[in-house]
Amino acid sequence: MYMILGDRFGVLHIYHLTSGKSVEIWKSKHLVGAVDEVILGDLDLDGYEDAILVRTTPGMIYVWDSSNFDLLYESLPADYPEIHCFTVGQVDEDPAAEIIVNANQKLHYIDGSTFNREWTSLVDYRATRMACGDVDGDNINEIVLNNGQVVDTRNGDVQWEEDTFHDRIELLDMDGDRIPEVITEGNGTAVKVFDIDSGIEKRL
Ligand SMILES: [Ca+2]
Ligand SMILES: [Ca+2]
Ligand SMILES: [Ca+2]
Ligand SMILES: [Ca+2]
Repeated sequence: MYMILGDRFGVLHIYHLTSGKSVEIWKSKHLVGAVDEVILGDLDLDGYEDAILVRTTPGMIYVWDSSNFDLLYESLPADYPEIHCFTVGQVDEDPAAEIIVNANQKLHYIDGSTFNREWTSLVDYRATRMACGDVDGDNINEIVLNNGQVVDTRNGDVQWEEDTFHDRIELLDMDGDRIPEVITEGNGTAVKVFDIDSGIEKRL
């Protein structure tokens, strides 16, 4: 088992955990700012979450290939001055997933193969967590923001708006209809499940 840790001094560490001990197998260069969030993502859509994505406090994004630790992408300091949250998802029909960034109240798509910025929203959104998936079953992915908005990836339209979701959100098919539900929970709050395709909160 491996563990990835980002520290407040701006270094990412990867440890190999075996019975009773951990060995550091890799550490990054010094990044700009403290590490805010580390996620794994499947940018090349081969079924493996083999990209390591990091965002830091002053709004930098870094991407490494987890097989050889090559740095695939590093944003420029002025690109995303204040990042609220980020995730990985397919927003179009090309062969790579995108990095979806909520920064400076906008949504941005960065292509996961070329790392070019492909789109920036006109309207404002602000969330602290988000997830991407086809939550209404129309074969087009939505972005689910924990502020309660469900956004069409193709045009940024808000398709659905709940008061608010809790802090953490996950997409998972709970009822077996192959369409993921939005599962949300926060510290000290009960888990809620929303079925977006039928527009209701599911009672557990
Ligand atoms: Ca992959
Ligand atoms: Ca894509
Ligand atoms: Ca959809
Ligand atoms: Ca379902």
